[in-house]
Amino acid sequence: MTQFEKVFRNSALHPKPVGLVLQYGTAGFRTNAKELDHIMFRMGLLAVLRSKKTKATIGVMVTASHNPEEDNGVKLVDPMGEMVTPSWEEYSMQLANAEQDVLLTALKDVIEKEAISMDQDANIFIGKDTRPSSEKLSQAVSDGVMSLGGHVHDYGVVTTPQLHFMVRCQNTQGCYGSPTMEGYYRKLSQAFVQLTKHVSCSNYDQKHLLVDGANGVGALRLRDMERFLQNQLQISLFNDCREGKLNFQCGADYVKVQQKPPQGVEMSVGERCCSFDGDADRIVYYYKDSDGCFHLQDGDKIATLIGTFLKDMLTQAGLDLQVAVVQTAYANGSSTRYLEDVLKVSWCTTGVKHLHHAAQEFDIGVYFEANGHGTVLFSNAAVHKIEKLAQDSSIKNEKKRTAAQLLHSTINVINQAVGDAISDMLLVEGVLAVQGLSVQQWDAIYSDLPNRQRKIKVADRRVITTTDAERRVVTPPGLQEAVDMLVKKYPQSRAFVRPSGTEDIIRVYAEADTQENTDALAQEVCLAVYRLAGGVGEEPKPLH
Ligand code: 16G
Ligand code: MG
Repeated sequence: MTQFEKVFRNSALHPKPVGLVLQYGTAGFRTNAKELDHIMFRMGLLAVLRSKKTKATIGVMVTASHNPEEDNGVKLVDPMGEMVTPSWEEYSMQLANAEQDVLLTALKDVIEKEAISMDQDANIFIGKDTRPSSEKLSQAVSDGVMSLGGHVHDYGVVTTPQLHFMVRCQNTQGCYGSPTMEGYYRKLSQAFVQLTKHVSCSNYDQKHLLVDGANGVGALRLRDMERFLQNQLQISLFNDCREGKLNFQCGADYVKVQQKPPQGVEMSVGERCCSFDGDADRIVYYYKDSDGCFHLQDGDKIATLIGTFLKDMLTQAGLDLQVAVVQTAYANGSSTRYLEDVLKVSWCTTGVKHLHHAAQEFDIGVYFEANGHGTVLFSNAAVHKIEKLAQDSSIKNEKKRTAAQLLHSTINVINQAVGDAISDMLLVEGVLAVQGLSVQQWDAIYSDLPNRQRKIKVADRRVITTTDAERRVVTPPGLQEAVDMLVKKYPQSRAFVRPSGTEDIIRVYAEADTQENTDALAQEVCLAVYRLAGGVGEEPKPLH
């Protein structure tokens, strides 16, 4: 039987519901798990082609992240551990949406367009989250890979960033680390222990952290990692999959959107807490003050903490490397104002792949979305300079030598392949310990401006187009002028409007000096969108 006959025969075991069309969205295919079996099989096929084309190992992760337990999803991981390149997102949709009888034609079309040599070997790493549907769906990915003659290494239940890490380790022949679970735990924990070993007076409070695992894979894998941390961090883990539902009233997305603590975490006043999302690629921090008020340290606060720490260390080490922080329009205006005084700030459109790409432009690029997804990228030249200095035993100035060593450990604690809740947590913990900062002191670096996000339904969200990293509207005519007029009415205010990349709606963001002004501004902007961009249904009403 030829390869294609085998694909044809096996694809019938994973039939596509006739007429079903799915999009490869900002973060891969994502929908109710019942609709995904054929998608998984076909992503297995596509991963084989991508592997043959790049002559490298490719990853396939089965997860729906922070979405409800009954959903699932899949995304492809490119050779350096980054999100698959956009032109292949197109191919993934052609394959995913081809009816059963034209699947082979769609497959051969990709082979031809990309001039893929089918004799080339293909290696695929597969990972999955804890959803009940993930087992069967990841099996469908394997079926797809093997039908087209690819080799599968199934890592089982791993966090999304762990799978990205494995792919990068494999394709850099071990330079980035060893592509095993133990390799991941050892690399990050050793770097964390190195980073914190200079800290002299750390007390229990400094070392103690409450973690909300969202009842997901992050909780399981963090538990595995604990023994590698040599008591340098004492973790109390909640929502750890023993009871409670994945992402239900817990996890990073819940905490960020609801602006309140997750269920199931016993927080005392002033205790440092963090929440992962369901596949552990996002993290937010928070604490409760003595008045019972909840304080959130989101992605902007994390980026600020890390960016300024790196800048300080570079200055102390006498290294001339540029640190930039990449933000999206959602970054709180206070964070931008604070950062612009100390670092370079760069803007890009929403979505991790865009931020990752933008951060690659700098010696050291820190990127975080306000929702807690982010990491730090070091250019090869930056890594080389830092390594050389950290190993230079002739440096007499102790402050300089320590700074170089701290920078070196920082590089190794970071998962540069993708935002990683476990790695980001170790980084934040390390930076707080080195700087001797409490969670309250960190929070006090700047105060967030009150902000509001709203959604508006319009007949066709494509009528709104934007420029300047989604901060200004181009079409429909008159809308940007209307927003500009409204913004002038309130102190310290800012507002923007953009079509969502994941839902059929328009998103509105507003911030101003008070919550009352923010809500009034958001309401007026919603009305402008409704009137000028073809709103449907009832006119937007004030929230209160
Ligand atoms: C996806 C993105 C996230 C982005 C969000 C925006 C990844 C892994 N996730 O969840 O980064 O913030 O989409 O959604 O890229 P929106 O376009 O509906 O506002
Ligand atoms: Mg996620």
